[in-house]
Amino acid sequence: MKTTPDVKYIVKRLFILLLVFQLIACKSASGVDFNAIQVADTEATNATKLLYHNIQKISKKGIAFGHQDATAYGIGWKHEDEPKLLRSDIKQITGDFPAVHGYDIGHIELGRPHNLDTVSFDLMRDHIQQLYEKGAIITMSWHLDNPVTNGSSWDKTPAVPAILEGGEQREKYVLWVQRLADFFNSLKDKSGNVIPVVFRPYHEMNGSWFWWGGDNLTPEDYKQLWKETQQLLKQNNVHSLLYAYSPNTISSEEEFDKYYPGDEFVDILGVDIYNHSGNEAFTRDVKSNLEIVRKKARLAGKPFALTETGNNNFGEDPNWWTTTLYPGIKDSGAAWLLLWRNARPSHYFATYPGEISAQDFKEFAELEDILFLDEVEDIID
Ligand code: BMA
Repeated sequence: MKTTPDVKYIVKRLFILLLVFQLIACKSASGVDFNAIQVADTEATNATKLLYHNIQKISKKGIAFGHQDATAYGIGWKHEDEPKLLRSDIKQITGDFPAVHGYDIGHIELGRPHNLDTVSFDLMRDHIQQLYEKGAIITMSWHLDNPVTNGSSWDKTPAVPAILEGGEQREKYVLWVQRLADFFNSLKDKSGNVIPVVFRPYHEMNGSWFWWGGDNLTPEDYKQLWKETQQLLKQNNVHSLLYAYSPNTISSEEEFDKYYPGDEFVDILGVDIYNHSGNEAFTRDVKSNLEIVRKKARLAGKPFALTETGNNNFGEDPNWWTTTLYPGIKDSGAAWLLLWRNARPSHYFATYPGEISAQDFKEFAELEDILFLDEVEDIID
């Protein structure tokens, strides 16, 4: 008869115990404690919480570089022309993809196959799947049409009271959010799990250029719209979103707060800043705005980002990246910055091969704290 304990048996038992313990503590293999992560959607999936955790982790290492529609098209090319190639203007210059990929889902509400910039939703889904597998962060804005007039986002006819609960266009809005929800829930990874996304609806609300902003609604209606939209998404079984709030350039903390729906309803704080008023003002604004947002974000324990930016003065400054943008974002603590789209030579916001600032962009990309996809892949859990 054997009297000494069987070492193999004990090790096996200990292993099982550890697994059970991990399960109880709801920790992933990488040690992420999902119970401790709270996001706006209390039923958010673990993948969504992991995204939140990773965004916070990235922000401690540097600033992830993002680009809108990076792989859908660039200057002089469209993905559709070479559907087998995952291409990007940024990758052609630096050798790596952006770490953050922005998409706009305007016109998903109409049930159309393409967004307002003619990007097909199928293509978007396909690229999101490929990029997510590589570790990319996906963020989405929504330039939806005006639900009262069926005009565009820029049709300023007041529309928010009509789509709030009890409003005469409510039914239409419920349908629109349902279509939006179906799209979010159709974004699946290789294992069939829904891909988490940073959703940034109703952006730049402190300006008056969209029907959901400035003079076209009251701050109370804005907050209500935010909450009701979140509620409708949840009712449609969407639990894969982190919600980002981003006004346009602000001149004070009060301006940031004016439309803010509350910490309970927001996961990521942001701001959109372009250099309409020249490069000097831009660097100053980026610095001061990110300081304001950082303060708010730290108090709320949330990450923050420069959710949209870009060079409006196309083709003027060869050193824009290292001398104008970088001094503004350096040491800001922002998790990412997102450059707006490279649509055509008269409407682009980043750079492309042969463009006047491409060489400077290469230098900017090599800075230790500016992170591209491969670097982010090494950071995230
Ligand atoms: C704007 C412009 C428009 C575009 C919209 C949504 O800033 O780039 O051309 O339709 O974003 O992507």
